[in-house]
Amino acid sequence: MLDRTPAPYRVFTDRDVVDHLGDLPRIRGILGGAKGEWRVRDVADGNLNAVFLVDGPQGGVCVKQALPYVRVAGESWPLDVNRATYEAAYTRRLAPYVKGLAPEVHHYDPEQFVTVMEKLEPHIILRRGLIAGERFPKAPEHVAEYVAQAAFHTSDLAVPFERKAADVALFAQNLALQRITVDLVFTDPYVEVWRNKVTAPLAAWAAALRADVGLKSAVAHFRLRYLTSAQSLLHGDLHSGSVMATPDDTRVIDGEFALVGPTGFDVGNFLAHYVMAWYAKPFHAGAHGAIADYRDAIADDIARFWLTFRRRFLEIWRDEDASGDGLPPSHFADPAGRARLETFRQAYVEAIFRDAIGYLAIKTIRRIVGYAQIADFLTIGDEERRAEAQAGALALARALLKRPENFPDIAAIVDALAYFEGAGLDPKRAPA
Ligand code: SR1
Ligand code: MG
Repeated sequence: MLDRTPAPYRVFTDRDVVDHLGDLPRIRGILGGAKGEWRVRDVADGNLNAVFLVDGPQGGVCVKQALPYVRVAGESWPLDVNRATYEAAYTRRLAPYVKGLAPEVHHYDPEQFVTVMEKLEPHIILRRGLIAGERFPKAPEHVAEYVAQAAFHTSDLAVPFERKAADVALFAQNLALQRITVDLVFTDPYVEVWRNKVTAPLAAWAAALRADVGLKSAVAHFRLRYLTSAQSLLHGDLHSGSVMATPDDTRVIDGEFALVGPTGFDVGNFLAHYVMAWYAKPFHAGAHGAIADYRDAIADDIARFWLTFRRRFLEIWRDEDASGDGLPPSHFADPAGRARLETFRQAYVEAIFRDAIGYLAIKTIRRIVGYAQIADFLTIGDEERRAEAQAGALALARALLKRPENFPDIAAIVDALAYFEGAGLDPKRAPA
């Protein structure tokens, strides 16, 4: 890990972007024309990085540079630029398995921590589309396919332990971003710390979370699993802002939080952001009668994402070379062994679901009482109304952590959405 910014690095201006691309023959070919004809737009949207779209007479590219600080906080919050190197390594590692589900990377510069990639058009950030009430019917299946492929092919089911160990060793060094996750996701929401952003109407909920030993014990279990379970290579930040979509096409972006961890972490994170979209929807400006249909569609997305992940993960495991060191095929070659292997598969995927439920809850809580809040809720201008929407999501999250046995399958989670809606601002009176 780098603890300082290396010497040749500079934060790019528009001019630097053009000069950098001008030195890359492949990119000159994509953009066409002369440098003077290239138009640069700063489109940074996420919390951490600079992002530019560059258009030339023939085509466009997207340029992402890791800034030496948290973009939304400024220079007072320094952040290791080497995260871009881990993102590049993550993208390369998964490329054979997720073709068409991630943008094509044209070039990575390890001195400027700059990635030049396919400009996705007319894709938009999935979160923005959900807020706008647009439909992306294929996104759940596409992201499920992406996660299933990554979860199988980087696990001990598929690869020799030496290959897995190489991934563990590499991505274990992605320390700066794992520190962000440990602090912002697993720790801050349960203590009083300057980074938390708790609105006044939600103060009682935040205090209740801090005081709930049972809930914090469940969080500790999942925090420890995040730190110790080296199950498969994770995206590490798979929320609706890390997906760009059209109604037909879906791409997963932004793998800078990559690490080898529990598969359910990515699964639960993606589910959490659909769940929060469901709770936020009626409070969005312009919400009208069709809102119930739209929410039903989101509920359907939640179910289809999990069920597709489950089906595809099992299919891939049955169909592809499962000769990793985790389950030697020679031990399961006879009829009894084959039957037992299928039992084992079902248990493995069920364990991913149990993890996903916990991470769904933890990711929900961090987006509501922690630092990095999400536009789904922030676009609800009135704090009282926003808190009403958030309280439903918090009540569900609390139940998922404290009564996981009440949620045996994804249908139980979908059913529970409406049950916890209207939980209200007093956590003591909210359904448990
Ligand atoms: C300092 S803000 C960090 C958050 O932004 C990213 O999107 C991740 O969710 C991270 O937790
Ligand atoms: Mg991101």
